[in-house]
Amino acid sequence: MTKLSLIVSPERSAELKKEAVQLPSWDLNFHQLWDLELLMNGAFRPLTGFLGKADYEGVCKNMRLESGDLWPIPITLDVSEELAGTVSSGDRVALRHPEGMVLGILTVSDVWQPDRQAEAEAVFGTTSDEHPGVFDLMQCNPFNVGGSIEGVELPPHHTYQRLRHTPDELREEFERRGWERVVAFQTRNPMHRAHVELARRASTEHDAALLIHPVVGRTSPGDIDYFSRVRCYQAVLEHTPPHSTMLSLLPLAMRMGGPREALWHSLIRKNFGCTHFIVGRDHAGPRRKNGESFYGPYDAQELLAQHADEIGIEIVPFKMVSYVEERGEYLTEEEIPEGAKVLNVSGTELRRRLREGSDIPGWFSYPEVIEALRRRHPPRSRQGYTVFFTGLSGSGKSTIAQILIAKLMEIDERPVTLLDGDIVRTNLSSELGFSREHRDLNIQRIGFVASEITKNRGAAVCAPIAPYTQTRRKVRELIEGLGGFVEVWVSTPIEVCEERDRKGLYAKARAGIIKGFTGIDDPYEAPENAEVVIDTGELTAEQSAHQIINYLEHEGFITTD
Ligand code: PPS
Repeated sequence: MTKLSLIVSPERSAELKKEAVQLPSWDLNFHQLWDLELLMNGAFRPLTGFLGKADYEGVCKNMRLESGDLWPIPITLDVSEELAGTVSSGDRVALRHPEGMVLGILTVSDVWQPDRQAEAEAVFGTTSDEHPGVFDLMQCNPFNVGGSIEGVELPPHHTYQRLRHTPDELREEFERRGWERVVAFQTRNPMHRAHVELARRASTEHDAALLIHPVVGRTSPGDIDYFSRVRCYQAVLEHTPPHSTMLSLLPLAMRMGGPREALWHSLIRKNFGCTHFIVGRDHAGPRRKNGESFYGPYDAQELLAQHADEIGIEIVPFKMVSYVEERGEYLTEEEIPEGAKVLNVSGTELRRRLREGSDIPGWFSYPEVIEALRRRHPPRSRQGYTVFFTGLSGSGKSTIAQILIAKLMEIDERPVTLLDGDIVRTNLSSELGFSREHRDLNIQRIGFVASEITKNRGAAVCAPIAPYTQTRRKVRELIEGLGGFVEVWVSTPIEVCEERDRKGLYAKARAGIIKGFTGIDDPYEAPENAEVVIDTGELTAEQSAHQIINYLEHEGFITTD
């Protein structure tokens, strides 16, 4: 069996570690770390490094590498201007784990500044930052460095080690088990009875063993954390044929790229030794805020059908199954008897039932899966939350926040932490000014602290100006999966703030003594989706705080008697 891994021999690895001491380094972020792991373990074959410029352009334009091979997603290493300015073709760069270990050495082929908008349009068919792939792309460093990789070691994993396999290991395992035909089931969600049924049918129809191959790297914002999901998959294993089912975790950074993503997933599964791949309806397709999909439901299946001969793995279109009450079993559309009653629990309905602690029927899922999800979704009254104020200086954020804190301490048992603009700038961000970069850093720090508080089931009340939509969204995404996130826009108009001018800062800004003052000569991007909008022209500070308490109570975060 030809090995796919790019990891060098132990002797060469020792040499590379010595060499790395003298080389420029790049500290990988998590996204890059996941890409590097799958490059080095061979899951991204035929790639043997991060894409160079010509390959990148070919992949964006028509999903082809220079060699002519099919490859739909650009796997690039984005770096800072600083590193890009110091390396050129032929140079070597040490790629380091966030903890400092050298994981691989990159021999640079090209350095260039990509057009991210054009890349988004080509790969995702949109430049809307509602698309998580586009959003991530826009956060990338400005330059790309391409080149081949010598793998020193794979990044260490400290969780579920026995459920992780490289492509070489999985192929060997299939051979050991005598599995010639294996159908892979990709998922980023918990599995319930319907998923098991359709995966089981796919494996029976194709006379193949079943690989449950969930993604545990980056999935879509708001998805259930992988620890809870793995508990679900382990429970599901108890309900699948033990000698022809296997679970393996895939540390992939998904792009949510719909059809191109589906093609990518199938090429990856081929590298893992699978012969068949189940492709779902709207496979890896994200949704807009209004609920609409970015891609058509069958776009992915159609794209894969066009390239069927070349992919090297047989595509199994996912057959929807539904629970038919009178038969007590799951059936496909063609099998459902006319007039029979079909039961369904949608994703939104499931989330509602979990949130409210109401019944989840046994025909829908397995008791152990429901239990794992309930552990992950305690009722809101036991979750942490963040109240994130935003608004101009002098809008009243701090005053309302102070009153809110006092009220929360009176009625809620959670410990409450105030992260007011001034408090943070004294204790966390004393070295920062008011440039966009510094403001973003300031808000990210607040977001980080608030996310830790929320995760640990406390209440965080933040009250910075937070003038940029994108940064606020990042904070929301960081926190939403951990507990509640309530954005409160204190919408006091600039004229009112300026007239109040409690700190005399507006007068200084008008006189040009302070430059870059929010609302005067620096932007404030008004929120579009704040959970609570407060008009201090209409309400007193006391009434405003009440408006937030009402919201928290209505949403079930606090229960007042
Ligand atoms: S930001 O944009 O969210 O990082 O700002 P924040 O940390 O909330 O800090 C805002 C407080 O700093 C004072 N201040 C300024 N605000 C805006 N622009 C400029 N250039 C500026 N310089 C100083 C101001 O008092 C803000 O306090 P609040 O409580 O909002 O009035």
